[in-house]
Parts: sequence; C-alpha cells; structure tokens
Amino acid sequence: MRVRSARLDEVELDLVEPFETSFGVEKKRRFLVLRLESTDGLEGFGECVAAVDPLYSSESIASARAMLTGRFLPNLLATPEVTPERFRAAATQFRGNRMAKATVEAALIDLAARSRGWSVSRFLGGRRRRVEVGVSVGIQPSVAALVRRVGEYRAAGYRRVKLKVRPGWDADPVRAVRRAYPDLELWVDANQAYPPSAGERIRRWAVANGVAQVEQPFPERAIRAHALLARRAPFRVCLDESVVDESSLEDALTARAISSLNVKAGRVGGLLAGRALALRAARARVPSWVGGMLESGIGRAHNVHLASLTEMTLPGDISASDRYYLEDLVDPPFVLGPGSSLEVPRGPGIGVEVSERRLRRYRRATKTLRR
Ligand code: OSB
Ligand code: MG
Repeated sequence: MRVRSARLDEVELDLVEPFETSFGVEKKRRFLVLRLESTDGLEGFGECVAAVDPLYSSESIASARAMLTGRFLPNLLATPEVTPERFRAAATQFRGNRMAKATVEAALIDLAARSRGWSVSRFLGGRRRRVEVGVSVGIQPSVAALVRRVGEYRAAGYRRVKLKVRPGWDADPVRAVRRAYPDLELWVDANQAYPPSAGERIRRWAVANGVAQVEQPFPERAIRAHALLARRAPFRVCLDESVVDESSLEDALTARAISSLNVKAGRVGGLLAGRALALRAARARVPSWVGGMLESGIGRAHNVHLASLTEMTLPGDISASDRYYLEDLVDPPFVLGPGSSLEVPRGPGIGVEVSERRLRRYRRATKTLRR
C-alpha cells in the first residue's frame, strides 16, 4: 500500500448542548480530520482528538497540525510500502504527540482494512457485533437540570451514566441523581480536579451514593494518591489521563493504583497501542473500556470498532450521534439499540460513509499534501 495524498481539514461542529467539565465549557468542538488516499484509489479517515487548548493533555490542534503537516504526513508520503504497524514503529522516534500519531494510524487502519475488504473491527481482532455503551454527562447549570438530563438519557435507553464532577459539584449532584434513580449504574469522572488530600471526602460521597467507578480524581502524575484511594475503596478507581503508554500502565498496576482502564486511542498514540494496553490490563485482571473525546462519527466509528474487542469488558463512553451533534459527519448516524448498545458497522473500513458535503460545509481550513 502506498499513500498518494493526505488532506487535513480543520472542522467545527456545534454541540447539541454545552459540555462542561472541570477543565471548562465547550459549546462547539473544533478538530482535525485526516483523509488519506492510496495509489489504488482507496480512502481512509482518521479524526484527531486534540482540542484548541491543551487542557486535557499537552497536545492541541496547533501542535498536532504542526507535527502532522511538518513530519508525519511528509514521511508517510515518502514511504514506498506503508502499513499501520510500520507507521507506528517509525513514529516512535518522535516523543509524545500521541494524538497526532493516532490520527495517522487510524486513517491507515481504515485504508488497510478496506484494502482487504475487512471492517476495522475485524482488522483489530474484534468479535462483538454490538458494543455496550453509556453516556458521559457534563456539569449542568443546576442539580435539578442534571436530574432531568439524566432522566432523559435513561428514557433514551442508556443504562450507565458517568457524571462529570469537580470540587463544588460532587456530593450534592451525585446524591440527587442516586435518589432519583436508585438502580442506575453510576460512574463519576473528575479529570484530575482534586488534590490528593481530597481522597477521604471523595470516598465518603462515592460510597454513600453507590458510585461504581471514580475516574481520574487526582492529577495525572499522582499515582500514589490513586493507590491510596483504591486501597480503601469498594468502587473501581479508573485511570484516564495517567495512562499514556506501557510504562505508565505498569507503574499504576504495580502500585495498585488502577482498577479500571479508560482506553482512548488518541491519549495512548493509536488503536494498536490501546489494544495492547487493554490486553496487558486484562492479564492483571483490570477491566478496560473505550473512552470518548466527543468525537464526530469518524472518530466514534473507530471507537466502536475498538470496543468490539472482547478485552473491553465495561460499557464505553460512546454515545449515539444525537447526543453530540445535530448533524454528524457520517451516514448512517449511530443510534442507540437494545441493551444500551451500538451496532458495530459491518462494511469495509470504518463501515460508515463520510459526507464530503458536510465536511466541506463545516471545515474552516484545509491543506492537502501529495507525493
Ligand atoms: O475525560 O473522558 C473524559 C470528553 C472530552 C475530554 C475528556 C473526556 C470526555 C468525556 C466525553 O467524558 C465522553 C464522550 O465522548 O462521550
Ligand atoms: Mg476521563
């Protein structure tokens, strides 16, 4: 396989409602979309999850664009025989920049899968035809608004809800949701918002309200703080931002700081790295699940394929298209099915059609590189 051209679009989509986390509020999502075309006329898509500002991790759209157009894509176009695995190996000479690397690898996997007539799921070794999913609910203007919003998601069929929390938005909203929905599977995610000293308080409100999982309460490097919480907790302590590669996962396992792994291809440098981390976690009896970054249908399709691996044993943060955007970039849109699940597309590659018309309408900038 040889890549003939690479087009990088910067796209902006309006979210159906603002998404607030401990980092801040997002009303729109701006992201990069990569389209690769092979010399035999096939195409492959990858979505970059870096945001405008480096709030979730140190990467941003600007840094990802610079690495993509300055290094990864020129190198790719100069390579006579490319595979996702070879790209991954060649990219290791550059440190970090995992979201940028994951974008290229995702598009190459889409291409490689299509060239064999396989789905991305089959390429990755996935076995499931449907994947169980939940919904991540942002910080709301009031507790009443949160209870209402969770009720709507439940009515839509979501069985598992993850509430975004932060100091000042935790015990009260979590208690209100638990009272309103006694049998709901309830997770929380703090995106590193608490100091390690907050562990005992978190433990108390989480236990009192039957929270099954607490995600990334402490800063990325605070492995000991997560280990201390995990030692005293009846709930799972999930790591997201803390795990970016093999060694950070090994350190977390050794310290017993992790009882659930959020797998995001962007955070760990690609789908192949994400699969490897989930396999490693499974050997340590730590369950994995596929996280989300408010992706459009392109990135979400890759997430659904990744979630089809049997190692992903907990419901993913992969919701239906209408939970994120009025108009998605792909057809058909993702819709919630029986048992709080999404169907794994069966067609070649990502298995959904990218709308060039909508891509053109919502893009703010574009650049094409050719061999
Ligand atoms: O921490 O899981 C997170 C969105 C943006 C950045 C970080 C996170 C999230 C989510 C959204 O929780 C999950 C989704 O895409 O539905
Ligand atoms: Mg998270």
